[in-house]
Amino acid sequence: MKQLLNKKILLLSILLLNVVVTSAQNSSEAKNTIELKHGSHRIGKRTDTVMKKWRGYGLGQFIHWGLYAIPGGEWNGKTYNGAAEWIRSWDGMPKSTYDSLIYRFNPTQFNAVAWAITAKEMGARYVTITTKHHDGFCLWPSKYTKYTVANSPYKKDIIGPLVKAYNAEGIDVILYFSIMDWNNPNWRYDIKTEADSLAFEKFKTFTRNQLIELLTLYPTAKGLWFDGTWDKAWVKQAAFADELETEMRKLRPGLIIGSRFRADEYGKRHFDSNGAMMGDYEQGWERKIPNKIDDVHGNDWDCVMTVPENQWGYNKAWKGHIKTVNELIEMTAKCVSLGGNFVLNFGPKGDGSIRQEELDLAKGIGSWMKVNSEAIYNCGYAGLEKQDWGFFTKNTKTNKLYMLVFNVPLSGDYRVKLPARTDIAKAYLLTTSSSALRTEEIHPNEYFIHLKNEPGKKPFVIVLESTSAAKGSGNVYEKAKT
Ligand code: FHN
Repeated sequence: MKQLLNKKILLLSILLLNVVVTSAQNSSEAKNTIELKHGSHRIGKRTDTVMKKWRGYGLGQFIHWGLYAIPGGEWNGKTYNGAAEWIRSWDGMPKSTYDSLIYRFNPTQFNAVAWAITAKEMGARYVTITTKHHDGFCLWPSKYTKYTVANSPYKKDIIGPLVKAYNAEGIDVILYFSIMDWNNPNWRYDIKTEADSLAFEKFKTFTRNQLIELLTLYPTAKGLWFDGTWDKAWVKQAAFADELETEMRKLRPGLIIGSRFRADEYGKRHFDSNGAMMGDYEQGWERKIPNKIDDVHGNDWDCVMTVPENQWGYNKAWKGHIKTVNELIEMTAKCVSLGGNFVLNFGPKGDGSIRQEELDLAKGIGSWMKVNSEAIYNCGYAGLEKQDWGFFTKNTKTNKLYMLVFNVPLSGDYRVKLPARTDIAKAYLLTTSSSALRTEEIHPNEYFIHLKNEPGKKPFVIVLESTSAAKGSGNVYEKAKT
């Protein structure tokens, strides 16, 4: 009896100790998590159809177009060394001179349909268009400012015809919008005085009005791509921005908004103070691409890329390293292999035409996409280790695996490591599906695919169809016990 009682006491103390330890752990976890009113509103990826479609785009186009395209990085015979769309911030060009470029905006060569066809031929599935860049000039006739196309010699809306033309080509449109607005007298970099505060309140109303206006005028737009949100004044507007985001989402259910729009109440941008991403996809991959899947923390993301080093708007000089067709295809493949989209920037000229170099790139990428887009569209991370020859992608619907080859092995032997209990059922070139490539098992689940004499002038795709295997084929020697 006494023994039984002792046992019971022991059990009870163990239980009690457990409770104490667990609650201590919980409270230490709780310490790491801050109560946030304006942090992330969702954990994990969106699962609705609009976002699923976005995830499957693979390749997109970015358009930077505005008044800055007129000087094209040069003023009075002098060259501005920064990005052409930032020329207004340069001492070499008076601000008032820049602002009066509105009276020279008359793009006689602008043809929305031609732009959309170029994008379509490149293989883009979505386009992000600057409705208003940092200079504040609006490519749509906004009723909230005079600084719009309506008051330029051109007079007409640019955004409407673009949305229509791209949609007609089956390309979804995302509207780029800069919160920072150098033209608006109420915009502030920071709020330091009562007067700043009053002015910025007006600016917030103006911003809200413009955004609601855009969503109302262009209802087929799938999302908003925010920029110019890093200034202190905006970072302090957690509650306002959160409310505005809710209002916009209510107005357009399914609307896609990236991680650049708002900060939490502690001023944290992109990721809130608890490390959760704010918005539907990570917008931090500008002119850089993640190297491994861990870098994207399980989030949706897209990478926006310039052709020269850092030029978004039209720059006459077009100097430095200019990315080639193969380089851009490789970037597309890398992004898709890590579950992201790749968005290539175009900076049309002041007259509305697209420069020949960009047309050539679009054509080159397009001719590759025509043959190989099966390995890009609706594809994502394959869950496999990266190999030296290039990138794996996997079609999220058919489960087919693709090897996008950029580095041809001199041996002609392409190493492939599949997950445990997976066999290769069939391997073939995407272009010649009827003739199977010879495969050889070199270790359990590790193969060589033999493909000799591949000239390697253009990236190409090998398709892998796999099956689950109950056990290894047994045709390799046992490993040495070391
Ligand atoms: O300052 C802009 C820049 O001009 C360009 O629009 C890029 C595009 O991602 N965004 C800003 C810099 O992050």
